[in-house]
Amino acid sequence: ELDYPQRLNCAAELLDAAVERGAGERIAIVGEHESWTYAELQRRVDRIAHVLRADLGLVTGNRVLLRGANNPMMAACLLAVLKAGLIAVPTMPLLRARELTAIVDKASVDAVLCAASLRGEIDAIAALPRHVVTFNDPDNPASLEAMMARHPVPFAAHACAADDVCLISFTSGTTGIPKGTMHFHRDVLAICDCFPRHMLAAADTDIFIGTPPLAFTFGLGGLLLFPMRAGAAGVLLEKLTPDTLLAAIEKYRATVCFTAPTFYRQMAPLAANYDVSSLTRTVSAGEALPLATREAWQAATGLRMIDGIGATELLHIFISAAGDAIRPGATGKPVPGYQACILDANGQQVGPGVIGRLAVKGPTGCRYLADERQKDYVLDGWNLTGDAYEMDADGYFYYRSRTDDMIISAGYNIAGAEVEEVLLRHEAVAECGVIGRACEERGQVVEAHVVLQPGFEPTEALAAQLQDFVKLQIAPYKYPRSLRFIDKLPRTETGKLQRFKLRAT
Ligand code: 3SK
Repeated sequence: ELDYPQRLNCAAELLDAAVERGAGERIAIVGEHESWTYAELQRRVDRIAHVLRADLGLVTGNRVLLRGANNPMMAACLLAVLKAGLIAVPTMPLLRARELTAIVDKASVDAVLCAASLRGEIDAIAALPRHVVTFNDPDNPASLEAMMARHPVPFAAHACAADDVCLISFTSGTTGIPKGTMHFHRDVLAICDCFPRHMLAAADTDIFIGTPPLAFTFGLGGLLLFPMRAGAAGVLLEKLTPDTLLAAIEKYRATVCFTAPTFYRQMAPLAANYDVSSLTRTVSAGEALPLATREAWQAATGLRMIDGIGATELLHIFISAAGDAIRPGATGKPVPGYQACILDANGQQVGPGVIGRLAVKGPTGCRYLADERQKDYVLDGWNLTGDAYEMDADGYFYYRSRTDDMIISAGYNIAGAEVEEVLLRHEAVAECGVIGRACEERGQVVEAHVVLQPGFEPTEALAAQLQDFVKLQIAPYKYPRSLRFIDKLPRTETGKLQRFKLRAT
């Protein structure tokens, strides 16, 4: 049972409390060019908080858009916004002016803190917020760093209510229309006290590393909030590739890695070139984890992957399994603090072995910012994540597909993920995405979009070989009657496959 005081500032609980506990001289954040102890991070956060309140004149409840890659200053800005009792609106570094404009409007943004290298798209926003301040901008006399230098420490954390909104996180747009999700100060602490405590047994000796942007709650938790709650260190790196992540794991002796299945799949064949023996826990989320990827990673590193499903609406992971509780093929069981069940089309709970809509309840939950889709997401207190799942008699949850991606062909229900899983086992397949394509005769046909491994040619003979490969391993009615070769799968910045774009081809 999570029990937080009524007045609460999550940044103070994470940062000031760590310093008070004696972690001041421990490393909190490691960046490409600098590492900060908890005390150094606190001094920066406090100065930024003064800038926000005193120089920009922001008041409680104002919204601050944050734009930057994963680096220590981006982390300090985020924490400062929370500590000052303002609302953080983190945004993905690759967003363009058009998408940023929509976020500025929707979230009624009052100020922008932006990495100097990413300023261009901000300047192209039609109606710019009152204040735009750049950071990582050493030669600019008007930069955040210059303003910070004029302020003292400390800054007294704003005493917020535990259920004051502190974060508006935008969904990544797998369906094309991002939604703003609002989270309270207590939600931020709740995610720190659920997944990392129960699944990772995070300790102050841990060094967290990974790829997800801080603007994606998977990365915000995994690379900043979870390490801080444990008094551990988070490594924040920009523009990672499978090789550079492996090299960074070796360099920083990272113990916990957070990334998406595609990255693990790409890292597996390269892992032998690096010393990754420091790793003890590897977390996969953001997309369903194919069994073939789990096996390849385990064969390459000896590590059993901690799979998890999370949602921006629920802030972080709510179903997972670690250690001996891992059951390959299953995502896991509800993380302690959460409950989950499967609902049928009428909203009734169904028992083991029946595929239905995943419903979740816990200390965090969906609160859309002015969006009528709220009523579709929350039903009788249950959050409907949009995933089709099945539960077994032991209470393990198995991913089947996104609810709107279930393919219905000639009366059969076919989960695209199962077909993808089989295709990924073929040596020629690097990546694939399976969708339903409308068809007069069958309603829908299974259509696979395949990215080939280097050295394979996209021929009709190979397409037929892949189709036969699927037919031999799962019920033949599931094989992809249509198979297209493509160079690259359309993905969001968080690595999620955009099936709507495949359907539109
Ligand atoms: O979108 C997800 O899958 C996710 C996973 C982990 C944590 C947070 C999120 C949003």
